[in-house]
Amino acid sequence: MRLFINTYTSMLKLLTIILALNNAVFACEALNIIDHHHRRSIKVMDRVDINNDRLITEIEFFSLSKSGGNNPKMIKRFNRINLDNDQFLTYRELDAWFNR
Ligand SMILES: [Ca+2]
Ligand SMILES: [Ca+2]
Repeated sequence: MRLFINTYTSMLKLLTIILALNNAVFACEALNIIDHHHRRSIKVMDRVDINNDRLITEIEFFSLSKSGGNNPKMIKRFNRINLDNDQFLTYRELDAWFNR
């Protein structure tokens, strides 16, 4: 019984350490993302990315426009920023836009 409790306690300690390390890795990744992007990219992503997936869809982008997606200027701008022609704007594409 004592051996079982010791093993159980050791496993709990190990699990706690693993979880702490995991959290530290996530924190570092989050800081890394913020540290290495253009200030304006971070601002735009914070403002426009409604579902917080760090991708800006056309719908999210067009929500910036008063006329929604019917504004040809907004469509043109989205397409110019969207370098790989997929349906999302990424941090990398925003950085390229703001660093041009
Ligand atoms: Ca999004
Ligand atoms: Ca893209």
